[in-house]
Amino acid sequence: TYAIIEKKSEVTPLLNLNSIDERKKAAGEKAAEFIMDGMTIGLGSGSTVYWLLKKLGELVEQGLTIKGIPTSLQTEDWAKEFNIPLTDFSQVDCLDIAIDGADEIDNNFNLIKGGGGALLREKLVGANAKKLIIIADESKMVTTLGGFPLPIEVVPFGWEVTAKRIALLGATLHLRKREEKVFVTNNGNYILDCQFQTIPNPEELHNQLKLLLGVVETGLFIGMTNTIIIGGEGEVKVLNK
Ligand code: ABF
Repeated sequence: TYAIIEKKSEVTPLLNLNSIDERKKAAGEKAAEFIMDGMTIGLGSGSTVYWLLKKLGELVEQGLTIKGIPTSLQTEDWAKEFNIPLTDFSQVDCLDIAIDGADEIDNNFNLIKGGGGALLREKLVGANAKKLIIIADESKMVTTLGGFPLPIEVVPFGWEVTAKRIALLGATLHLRKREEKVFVTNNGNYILDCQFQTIPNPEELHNQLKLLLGVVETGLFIGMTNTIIIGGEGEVKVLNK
């Protein structure tokens, strides 16, 4: 369950959003309503964001003028497929809005992100936007973070000793691999997936982790968003903190 906060929250009844994908699509398309002509946009990563990008491509074809900074090579590919003009931080120092997915969302709108391995660019883009909107299907909402293993981006050199330092904070963890090969992020780093079971104080854990030598960034996004769009059963909810 999650708190539907304030009068500004909006509920749009929709027909049978039965599948997870339909709920992701509904949330992604709803987010496109926040995009205005002339905006610079942080383009998140993941399968929910895919539906936002597809919708934005349609709006660009109808004349919407926007420029986006992608948070992953996958998002960059999708944006090119949908003819969404791209830019970068040499041209833009503060984005009007960033829209991204999440792996877990708690009652305080704190997030676990990074399941797709893009957390560092996602956090840089989210932190350099006037507003970050999170889009997700209802299954991402939790009371307390931690059920999803926390992704942590680490430098490859000495990752084994960095892992030991993280384990001392109470995690069981493993080096992320894909098809038997070590997963390397778009930034040339590794990801450790760290199971803390429950994270009752995500800000404190994030700060402890960031002090560890070898840790580049964590998938804990603390206080970065005030607006979450949730595709639920039969409706899309815009939740404001
Ligand atoms: C991305 O969105 C990642 O941070 C996160 O892992 C992912 C959520 O995946 P999906 O939208 O495919 O459920 O931003």
